[in-house]
Amino acid sequence: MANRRLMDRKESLWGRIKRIALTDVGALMRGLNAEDLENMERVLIEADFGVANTVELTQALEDEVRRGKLKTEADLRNALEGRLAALLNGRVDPGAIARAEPGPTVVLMVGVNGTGKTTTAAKLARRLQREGRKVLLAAADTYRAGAIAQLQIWAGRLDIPCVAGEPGGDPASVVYNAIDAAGSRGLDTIIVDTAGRLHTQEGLMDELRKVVRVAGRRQPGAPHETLLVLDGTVGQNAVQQGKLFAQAVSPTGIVVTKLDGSARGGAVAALRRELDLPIRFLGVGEGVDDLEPFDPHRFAAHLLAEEPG
Ligand SMILES: Nc1nc2c(ncn2[C@@H]2O[C@H](COP(=O)(O)OP(=O)(O)O)[C@@H](O)[C@H]2O)c(=O)[nH]1
Ligand SMILES: [Mg+2]
Repeated sequence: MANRRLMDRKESLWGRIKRIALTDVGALMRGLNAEDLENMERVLIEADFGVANTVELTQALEDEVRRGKLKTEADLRNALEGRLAALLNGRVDPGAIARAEPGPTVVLMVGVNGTGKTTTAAKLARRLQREGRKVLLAAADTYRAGAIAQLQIWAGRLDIPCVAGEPGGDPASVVYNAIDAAGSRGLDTIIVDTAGRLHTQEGLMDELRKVVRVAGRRQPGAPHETLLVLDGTVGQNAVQQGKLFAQAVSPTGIVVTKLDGSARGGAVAALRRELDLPIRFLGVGEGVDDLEPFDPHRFAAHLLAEEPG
């Protein structure tokens, strides 16, 4: 099961907190001292939680210890898990992709090269196909010929139609054509793969803005979802990337990829907080079924499990 591979690592986060921050068995009885707190902060920062989450979590725990609410390690672990789940919660149903009436629904995938956009587009296509939707893939990463071919190969494997333009062509016109094609073929959901690199960053953002504009003119409300795909292994860089895209295209949620091999799943919490967008899916492998709707409680429990992986 993909689940088991999530957050595969040598030592669990909770293991590290215990080993580094709770060395003294009396720590919880006497209250956490400055050194305990500093150590806990260090573990959380190293796990990519980000400064704001780290400070908030450790201060809240310190406060509860001081007021005598947390007396055992299990109390502390449960308190941390509850607070983590609360801050990961996105107030939407992560797995429920919008549905336009009348269709087609347009789902735009955006993000930097190599984060997993194309793979995630294929995984999502498969998932929506299983939900009974009639899916069309659109290869709007026209920057590299290889990118078009990569999506076409996935489309072939999944037996899903794919609209592509010419390498170097206008991605907005690919989207326009895909909306027409969906109409004439009776397909209800279009998943649009886009470029993650152009000659300049501003060039890329302008191109994406144009895709959004053209899609919205051809189909009211489109794109109905814009999913920001971010690599969960690059820590604070993912936050910086996410902010750039969020300024240009108003994402409706985040997909965090590559969490199968990472020892540092705290990035998910940093992204949730610093981009103020719901986490929608996690990528947990390279296979087409390695996509999970995000469950904040399960993820928090997993992050703080006694045993790794
Ligand atoms: N381990 C792992 N690899 C992934 C995941 N998602 C994508 N990849 C791999 O990351 C690489 C880049 O993916 P790709 O979809 O081409 O990224 P794009 O440039 O954003 O379109 C490929 O080798 C993918 O197989 C994931 O969730 N876990
Ligand atoms: Mg790609």
